[in-house]
Amino acid sequence: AGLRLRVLVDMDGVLADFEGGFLKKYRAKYPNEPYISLEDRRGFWVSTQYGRLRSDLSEKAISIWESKDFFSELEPLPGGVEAIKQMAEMDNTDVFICTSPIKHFKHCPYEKYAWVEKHLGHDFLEQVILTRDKTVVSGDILIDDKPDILGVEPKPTWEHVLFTACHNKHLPNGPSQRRLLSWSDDWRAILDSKRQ
Ligand code: DGP
Repeated sequence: AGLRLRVLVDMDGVLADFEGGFLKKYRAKYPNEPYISLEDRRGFWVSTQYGRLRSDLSEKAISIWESKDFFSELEPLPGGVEAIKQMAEMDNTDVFICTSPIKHFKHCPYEKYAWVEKHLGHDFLEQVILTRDKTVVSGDILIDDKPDILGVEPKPTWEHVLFTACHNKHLPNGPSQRRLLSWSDDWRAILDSKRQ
């Protein structure tokens, strides 16, 4: 066990407003198509819920986040940039951004780095981990809005703290799963609870 605390922070839905950015661009591109308000979002996969609304809307949704400038233009979620900067300044604390790029790789990986440089600064690029499997990344805490984080490692080293988002806020709290309700919530207490 290391003496330092290692915190992994997800990007979309935790630092960057994927859901808000998606809805804004979807409505601009498809003004005459039905949409799902953030209040009505259920389930992590946006395209799945749009496909249930009408089968052709799944690919229309996908076209939004596969477009150039989608990821780089996402707005920061309230308090996230400030929180992660403060976290990185804390003693005995290592912070990494752990994010899964979409498989349409033309724009997304580049734009994720561009977003981090723009909002957190060039030096923070050292802290970026792009992976489709977060279970093989070791850490003490993973702050992520996806309810189920699975991969090849059955026993990841981190505790998953569920970050509340429009799509997961109605889920019952599992007895084991802790939540961070927003960046106004007490993230320092969660970190302190993992220190030895
Ligand atoms: P992460 O938040 O790191 O687990 O990354 C998940 C990515 O997938 C994030 O960019 C959001 C995106 N995403 C959301 N809904 C869908 C979907 O329905 N299909 C795909 N391919 N990606 C989605």
